Formats: sequence, structure tokens, C-alpha cells
Amino acid sequence: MSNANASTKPAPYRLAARTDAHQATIVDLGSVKIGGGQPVVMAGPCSVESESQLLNTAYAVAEAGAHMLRGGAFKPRTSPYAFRGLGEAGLKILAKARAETGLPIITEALNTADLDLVAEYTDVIQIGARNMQNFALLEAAGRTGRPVMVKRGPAGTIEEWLLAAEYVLATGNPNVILCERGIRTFENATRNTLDLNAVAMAKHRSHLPVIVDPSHGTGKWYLVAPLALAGLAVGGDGLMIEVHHDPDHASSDGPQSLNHEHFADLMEKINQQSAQPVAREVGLN
Ligand SMILES: [Mn+2]
Repeated sequence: MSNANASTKPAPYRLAARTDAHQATIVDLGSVKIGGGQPVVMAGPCSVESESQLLNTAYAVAEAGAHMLRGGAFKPRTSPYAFRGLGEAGLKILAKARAETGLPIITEALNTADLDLVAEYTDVIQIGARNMQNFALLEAAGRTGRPVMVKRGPAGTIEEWLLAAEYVLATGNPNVILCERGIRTFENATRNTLDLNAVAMAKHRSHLPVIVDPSHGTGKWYLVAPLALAGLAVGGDGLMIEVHHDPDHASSDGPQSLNHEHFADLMEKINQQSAQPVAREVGLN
């Protein structure tokens, strides 16, 4: 990666920076290794709505070959009147789904007051895009000792995103994952603009694994599959995909959620693409 024109100025995110001595972090969850060379697919509904809803989708994504289960119990919503999650009841449902399917879980902690509770149940703590610069939350998440996934804020630069990861690393917690989920641009045909530059750049600048979220990145279910494949082709270590058994009636993010059948189709395409060495060679892993 060295180049005669490369700047020699040290990166401000000294722990997150890729160096000759620190080439790639693997976050090891036992059965799943994030950053280990095989794409890790985290799939599930935007929100945990009920036990039957979550278990239904958990079994479907496990059957299709997903590696982890996602689902929000504490939901940050643009409107205070929108569905804001089931809270601890939702965490209990996620834990039950993990016990039944064997899939490790990832769920968001919205604030420091909920952090210990979330850490008690989850395998990976998600810091949501709107909290990327909530530095108290980043540090507290780091101190739980659980792996932490830091989503890029919709208006966060790549450097600000890596510095957010640095806050977690600086607590002594090495298990940090980055997630690109789209940024706000002038374009309004899609919900956000999935920044694939940032995926390749984060892999270039940092040793941390990078997950790509084409669901929030596009906001349109029919754009999720092409952007998921593109995210892996540019070097992403995995994907976060929203899946719902009945997207038209989802409590949140239905328009960007795949149904079970479309998710199974996507998993087949991912497996075909990953089996082609050329596709992985363009990555920076
Ligand atoms: Mn969502």
C-alpha cells in the first residue's frame, strides 16, 4: 500500500490506522469471524415487533445461510410518534432466537443508560448512525468489553467515522467493526447515498472490518441486492440486510426490507460471487 506520493503524516486515529504491523482485525464471535476473509451476513428485521415475527424471520435467514441475526429493540426514530421498540422485552426475544437458531445477535444501544442491559443480551453492540459522535456512548460501549459496531453518521466524514471507532479502541476494547450505511447528499431518489468509496477507503486506511448496509444506504428493497454485491466487490467484510416476513406491514423500514424469498435469492448470489476469486481479488483484504 506504500507509494512515493503517500503522505507520511501519521493518522489522527492512531489505534484504528492500518499499519505494516496491524494489517487486519478479525472480530471472533466463536462460530462467526468478522474480517476473516469470508463475508459475514447479518440479517433480520429493522425492529423486533413480536416473538413470532422475530422467530419466523430468524429461522428464514438462518435457513438461507445468514451468519448473524439483527433486530432493533431500542429504535432511534426521526419522529417521536413512530414505533420506538420493545426495549428489554425485545432483547429477550432476540436471545430466544439466538438460542433456537444458533445465530449470534447484533442490536443497537441507544444511550448509556441502556448499555449494560443491551450488553447482557447481545453478542455485538451496534452504535447507530445518529450516535456516531456520541462520545460518552462510544466510550461506555467500549468499556462493556463486547464487540462494538460503529455505523457511519449520515453527515460524518471518513475521518470522523474512524475517530469515532478510535474512541472505542482507546478504552482498550480491540473488537471494533465499521459499518457504512449511506450518507446524505443532494440525491433524493434514494433514501441515502451508499458510499462505496468509503468502504474501499476505510479498508485502505484502517485494519478494522467494514460491514456494508445497503438497506439504509438505498432505502429501496429492489436496490439492496445489487448494492450488497457491490459492497462486497469493493472489499466489504460483510453485509447488514433488513429482512421482514411481510415488508408491507413492517413497523419500521418496510420499503427497504427484503422478504424471505428475496433474501434467499440474495444469499445465493453472494455465495456465487464469493466463490469467484476475481471478485475477492479486487478487495483490499
Ligand atoms: Mn432500519
